[in-house]
Amino acid sequence: MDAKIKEFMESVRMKNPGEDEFLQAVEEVVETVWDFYQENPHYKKAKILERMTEPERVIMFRVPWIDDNGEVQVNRGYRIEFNSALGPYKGGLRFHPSVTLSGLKFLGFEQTFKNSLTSLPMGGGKGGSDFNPKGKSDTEIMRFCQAFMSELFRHIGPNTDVPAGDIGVGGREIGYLFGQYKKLKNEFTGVLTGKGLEYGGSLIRPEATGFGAIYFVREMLKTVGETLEGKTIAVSGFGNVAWGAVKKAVELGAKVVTLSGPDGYVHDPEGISGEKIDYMLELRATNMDVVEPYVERFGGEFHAGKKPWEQKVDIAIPCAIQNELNEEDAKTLIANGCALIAEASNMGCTAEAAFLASEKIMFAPGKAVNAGGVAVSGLEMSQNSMRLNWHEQEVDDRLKHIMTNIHTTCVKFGTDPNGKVNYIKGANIGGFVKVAEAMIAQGVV
Ligand code: 2IT
Repeated sequence: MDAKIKEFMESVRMKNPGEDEFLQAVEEVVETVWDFYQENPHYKKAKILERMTEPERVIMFRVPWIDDNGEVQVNRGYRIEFNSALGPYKGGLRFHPSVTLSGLKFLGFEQTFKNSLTSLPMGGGKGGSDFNPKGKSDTEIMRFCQAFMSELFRHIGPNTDVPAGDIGVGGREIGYLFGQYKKLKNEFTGVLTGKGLEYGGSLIRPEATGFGAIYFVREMLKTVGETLEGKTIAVSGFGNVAWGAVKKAVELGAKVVTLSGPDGYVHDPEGISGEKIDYMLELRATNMDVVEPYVERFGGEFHAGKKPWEQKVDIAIPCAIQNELNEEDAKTLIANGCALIAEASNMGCTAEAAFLASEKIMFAPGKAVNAGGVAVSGLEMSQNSMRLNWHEQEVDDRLKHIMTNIHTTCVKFGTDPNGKVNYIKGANIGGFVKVAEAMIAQGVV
């Protein structure tokens, strides 16, 4: 690594001690934009990288609530308002026991570049709680969401900060959060996205992250004269992102053979299609966070405690959580003939796995691949502002267009002299430029 990059990273490390995930995300961006940064002295003069790596605001709060046994529970809530150069802070809320300040800072940082890539007017933010939805009753989920919003409401608003869902926060949670916001503010506004269709949600929002990921993979394959037809795909996760990705991949002629959860993974050599895809929603709704019941219902093999990357496939799409595919996994996939890894989860691959995959095969990072989710959130905001609802086709066409544009941006900024596209570099520089220019235009604020 260049000595100057090392020096810069050392200063970020000193300010954010022990925040490994945040430092991993920053290092990946800094390494890839560094040369471009040096070639444009006006960025350096405005200390753009120093400013971009510092969140505008970090909100941390206590979330006390009462469980079904009448016992008081205390969780921690967060909202990282990372960067508002392009628009209101925008990004999901994650409810998961692994949630920490470092994790949310990495996600908020990534979100800033991702949102910029969509070309919609959205800044970057992220939030959530260490609350574990596993095994909780519906009323416990509601009470927790109400307690969480009882503090968050004073920091957000349709022109300030617009949260959405992420891991552990789906349509049900967004409904409870929206209801509490409306009650406290006495305002019916587009303050959250991922809402139900009855009260301001957008068609295609639930499918958007997975659909967008597959549209992006389709563009990647086009560059080498390939299509999804007949390709075998390993997917991890079984939540909203995996569901959308499987649905669209199958529609475009691919065969998805794996799903996974914290308990292990399912290998279904027949392919996951039809009612098996609908069953993913049922599994999710149980709140038990397991995939083994799939095998009892539809057959296939269950591999306890393992990840799907040991299967022989053409394409791997991590759809669960950060750092879920490591260097060993990447080596195994590549040795088994896998030709493309696309992160549908945020930073789904470790830095080593991402580096190896982009050297040896085709690799694209989460901030490009999974941008379809937040893109349709942006379209939900537009519809709310206009007090109109677009038809399914209109939203889907816009999503396709946005994903194709993101791919074009990656090719523009990431094509190496040998003609190969470095999607990490392309996405980082492509996302960076717009944010940097907007920050410079707005002065030192
Ligand atoms: O990681 C993400 O882009 C999301 N969780 C979606 C964020 C949003 O505001 O729709």
